[in-house]
Amino acid sequence: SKINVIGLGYIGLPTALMFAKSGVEVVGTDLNEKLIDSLAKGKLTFEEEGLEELFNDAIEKGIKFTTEYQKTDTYIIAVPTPYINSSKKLDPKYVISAVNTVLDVCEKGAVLIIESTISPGSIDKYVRPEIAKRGFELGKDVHLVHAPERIIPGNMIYELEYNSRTVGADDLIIGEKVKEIYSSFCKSEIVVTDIRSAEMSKVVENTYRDVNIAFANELAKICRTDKMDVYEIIRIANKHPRVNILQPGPGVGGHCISVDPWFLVGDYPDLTNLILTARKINDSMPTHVLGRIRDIMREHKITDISKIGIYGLAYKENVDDTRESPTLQLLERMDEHLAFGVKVYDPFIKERIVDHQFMNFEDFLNEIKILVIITAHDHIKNNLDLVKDKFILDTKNICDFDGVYKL
Ligand code: SAJ
Repeated sequence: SKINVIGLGYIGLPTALMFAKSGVEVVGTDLNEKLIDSLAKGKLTFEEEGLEELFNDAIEKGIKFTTEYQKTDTYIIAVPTPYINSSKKLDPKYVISAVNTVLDVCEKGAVLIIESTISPGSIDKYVRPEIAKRGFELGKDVHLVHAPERIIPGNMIYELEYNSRTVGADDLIIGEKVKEIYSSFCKSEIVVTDIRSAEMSKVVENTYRDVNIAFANELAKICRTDKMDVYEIIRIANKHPRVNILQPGPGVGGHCISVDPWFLVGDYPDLTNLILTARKINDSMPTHVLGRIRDIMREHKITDISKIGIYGLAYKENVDDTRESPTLQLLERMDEHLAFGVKVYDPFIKERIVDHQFMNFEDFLNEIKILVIITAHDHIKNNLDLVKDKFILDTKNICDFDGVYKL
């Protein structure tokens, strides 16, 4: 039977391609006509290691792209789940509309697999009532599964194959069936559980990482006050067999780690002291970076803001995604930015999204005295000899020469 993957973004597209590559019949659906046009012409819309090759394999195996939902018995929904900035709650509108459109066309007894990350309890709160409203009986007319994605941008294709997966289902037999479907490309353990546990474990995973990074960031601040080397200290501590501290940085970006913990804080405000504090620590890092930039300006008597250059707009290394990026947060907090023009450059971002953004690395370097490294793209790691004449604030600990300022 054929799989219809709904939503061809960062998650849906590589997932659809993997199925196709493994010989499963797949149709990828997205309402964005431009995207479908581009894919049908063999053109990808984002960069990811190994994606191009996988794309070509999948096309060879006959994957189809369309704006139409297909009539079939298996759907994977990977539509965006934005969060509402003011309330920090999930906005389920795309999931709800995808489920409704699936119900319009699906075969009786179809399995609806939701891969989008949702706040725990969302299936009960938003999806089941929608299905009931339409007069469908769950477990008979249609089956619900939540199989949250877990792949990390930058290493998605590898992780699709080798990460363990979670399949949450109402009905164990359906869970086992979906496990079978994913095992056409997933070589790792696939855990079958109930839907609520699948929802919760996904959000817990990202929250764990956020808390761990917050710990590292707090250590960085402590170490700064007494000139201790936080990286050396974490390196040593991590030699302990039961310690595994992540790395401090300029802030936590991306659409997952900085968003998912809010679902827990929103639903359990009285029980989430640690989680909320971790969020606040990570959110404070762009301001900490700003303080470090001011330290350098003071020390070297630089007053011209336009001599500051920020390297990196993507939320992390070697990706072209700028959602919740630390640089964007930093610029927002720099009142001087707009008026005086802090320069910005990122080789992965080919459209102009902020003021004073450069498209050429050399032009950018020619304009600045202070280089603030926010994103550790391989590009900058490979070009460090070009920037040694600058005052460098290295927030990602990639420079090992003297005179570099750290977090
Ligand atoms: N970061 C640090 N220090 C670190 C690691 C990361 O400051 O030691 C920062 C990064 O620079 C970035 C942010 O955290 O700004 C998030 O990056 P990330 O690489 O930790 O994670 P994401 O957001 O790209 O992907 C995460 C992954 N979740 C976990 O590792 C638990 C991924 O597996 C999920 O699939 C993804 O969220 C998602 O979609 O939920």
